[in-house]
Amino acid sequence: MNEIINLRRRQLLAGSAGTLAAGLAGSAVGIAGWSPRAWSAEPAKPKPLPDYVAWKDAQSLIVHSATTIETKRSAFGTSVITPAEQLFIRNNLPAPDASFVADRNGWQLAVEGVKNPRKLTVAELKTMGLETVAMVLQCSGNGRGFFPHKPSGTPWTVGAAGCVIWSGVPVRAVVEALGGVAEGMRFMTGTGGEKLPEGVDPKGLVVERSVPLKAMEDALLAWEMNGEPIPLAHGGPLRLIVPGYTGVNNVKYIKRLAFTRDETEAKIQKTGYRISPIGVKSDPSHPSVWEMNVKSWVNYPNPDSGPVPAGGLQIHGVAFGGVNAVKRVEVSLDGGKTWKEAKLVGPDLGRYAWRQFVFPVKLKPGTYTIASRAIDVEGNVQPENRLENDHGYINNSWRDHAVQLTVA
Ligand SMILES: Nc1nc2c(c(=O)[nH]1)N[C@H]1C(S)=C(S)[C@@H](COP(=O)(O)O)O[C@H]1N2
Ligand SMILES: [Mo]
Repeated sequence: MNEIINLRRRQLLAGSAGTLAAGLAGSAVGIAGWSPRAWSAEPAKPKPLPDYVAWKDAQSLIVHSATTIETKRSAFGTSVITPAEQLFIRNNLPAPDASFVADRNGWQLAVEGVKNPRKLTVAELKTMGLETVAMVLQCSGNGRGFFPHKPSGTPWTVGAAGCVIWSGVPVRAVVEALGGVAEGMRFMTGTGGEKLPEGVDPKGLVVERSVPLKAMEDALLAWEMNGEPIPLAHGGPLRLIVPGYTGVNNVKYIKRLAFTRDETEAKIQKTGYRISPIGVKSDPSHPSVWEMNVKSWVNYPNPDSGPVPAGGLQIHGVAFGGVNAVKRVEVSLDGGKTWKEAKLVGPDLGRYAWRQFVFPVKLKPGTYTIASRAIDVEGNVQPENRLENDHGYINNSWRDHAVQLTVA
């Protein structure tokens, strides 16, 4: 909520800063109705990083709360991979203590719903296979801050996302070694290792998520992130990685991987993370938030980059297809009236990674609404409008993510 209030204040400030800025404040696009000048006019009052992520780069982050920390739009560079120091954080429960990573190789995972269920240590998993995947990790609620009905939850704009490289053993290799999935199982269910307070129903708190069995094909049990042991804050010593699925399905500090006939009864699955109409409490009849959708946004210019002088400008941003590779990206300078193809640049790290795009322009003085629109290899086009839903999930509206630019 704080971020929304801040944005409002910025708009008010824009209004008092002069006629040009006042005009811009009036042409708000969702809550992204800032101009670069208005944004930087307000001195930041950043909350400090909580202790468990004190190693992160405070300059690159917006601390919403101790458990919700967002990457600034201005911090996403053009190097494809998001460094751990800049990667967002989302914890549904308080972050676990360092005892979790005191003996990384000794961490135990129970594997159930296979022919020969058993416990495996990380040391054992490390002998069973190795694969690496570059993947967009994105919170289901990324873009929630653009929903006008102000859903409860963190009002993320673009930064509850990053592109990260994970290494670990393919789930299918583990399953094969344990005799295959038991008959009749339709879901893969991961359980987070957080210690839960006593005396409360664990179902109400546990981070336990079920995904359709087919998701196991590309899933990993990962111990490494961007070339280092997974930081505790990001799920070390062991994390379930389900490429193409939203953040919540990527269970941190996983202690149990079960193949199950039905979805877990945990609240986070049963009523949480489902798409229900605005004003309607979600229940199991509403679709679960699983696969990500096609999406892109502009990272430069951005609210922090300040006024841009007339002349040449390299607009850049990121685009991804969710479960599909992204095929192309288009950019509009006039709020979506006309579109031109942008150029994909940098390495292609596979279907689950994002691509960087660049759109070189020469701009005359004036105001511009810069939007980007991604298209995946199956022809799915990033839509103009968000899918309205009560909790503000999976926002991929290009209009919401557009940026206003004043060229002086
Ligand atoms: N065990 C566990 N796994 C979890 C969570 C959690 O609270 N506990 N949060 C989920 C949510 S909602 C998101 S968006 C991602 C965030 O991953 P990150 O903190 O590494 O960025 O982790 C997911 N996995
Ligand atoms: Mo999330």
